[in-house]
Amino acid sequence: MLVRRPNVWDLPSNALTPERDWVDRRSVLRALGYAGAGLALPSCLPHAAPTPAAAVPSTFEWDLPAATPNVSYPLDRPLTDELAAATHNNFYEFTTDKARVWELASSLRPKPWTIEVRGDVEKPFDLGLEDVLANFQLEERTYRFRCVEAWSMAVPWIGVPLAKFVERCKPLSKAKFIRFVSAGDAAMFPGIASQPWYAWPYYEGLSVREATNELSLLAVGIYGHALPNQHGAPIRLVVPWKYGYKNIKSIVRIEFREDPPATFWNDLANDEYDFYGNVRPDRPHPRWSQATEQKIPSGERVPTLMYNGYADLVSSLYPPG
Ligand SMILES: Nc1nc2c(c(=O)[nH]1)N[C@H]1C(S)=C(S)[C@@H](COP(=O)(O)O)O[C@H]1N2
Ligand SMILES: [Mo]
Repeated sequence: MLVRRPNVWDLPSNALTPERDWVDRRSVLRALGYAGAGLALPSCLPHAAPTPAAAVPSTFEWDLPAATPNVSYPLDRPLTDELAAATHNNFYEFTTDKARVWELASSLRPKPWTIEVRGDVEKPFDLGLEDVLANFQLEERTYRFRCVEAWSMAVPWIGVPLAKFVERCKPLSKAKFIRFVSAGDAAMFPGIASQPWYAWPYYEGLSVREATNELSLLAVGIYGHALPNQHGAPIRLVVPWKYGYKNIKSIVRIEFREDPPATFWNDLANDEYDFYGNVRPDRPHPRWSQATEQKIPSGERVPTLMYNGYADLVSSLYPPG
């Protein structure tokens, strides 16, 4: 079957910048006859405030063993309010509407969960999430988080250092890159069937040197408990010096390889989202500046830091300049 792949300019407005999203929302409202819209939004519109009491469930599919607090990565800003982080998400397998991911995400079933380890390793294997929880010491780490769309948060993750996980995979010396793949079960993700123009399942990649950097984390929790579905339950990548799109959610496959893997956003817009996705305030996105970012939920605009403030730990991975 021939699936039509859109040009970038066909992508839904919320795939673009928050500014662009705002403009489009106003034109939608105008088209609906709400002149001067933006002041009083009728409650039936999609961007009306949700009632997010259920956004952070009080029970989770997975109980996490105790995590060791790792205080090596202090924040320069307060943590984002948990409810704010849980109701502003990018997870296109549900919807491109960041404010609605949390309510649609109840169809994700994160238990049981199996991860396939494949490719250039001594011996390919599968492991269940329970194996991850039983075999690795969890750490709690607070990190800044910067989306390519120029919004940011500061979040306490719980997870396994990816370097420890990679070591357990016993990669062959020729393995220089890792490909990560998200779950792609249409029954769990309504956005897969409703947006067939995307190349599901979501896929991402890192070099092995990046994956074994001390910052790289396979997160299984956030704010002291297991990941709620909208944050990528039950296991997702966290690479805080890179833009959000590198932080792939709901991972089912980890594949070691010699060559850089293709990545979801790079395949969609090669000139807008590169393989590395490093946070660089000096390198504007073709359609907007990356020099500043807006904190969620206040909207306060602050300067963006080189490598999102982690230059000391990661700049040696890249050529100078
Ligand atoms: N599978 C999958 N992973 C994904 C995405 C996605 O759409 N699908 N969006 C990415 C983007 S663009 C961002 S900004 C972060 C958002 O993570 P959060 O919702 O937990 O804050 O998830 C990333 N991981
Ligand atoms: Mo993002």
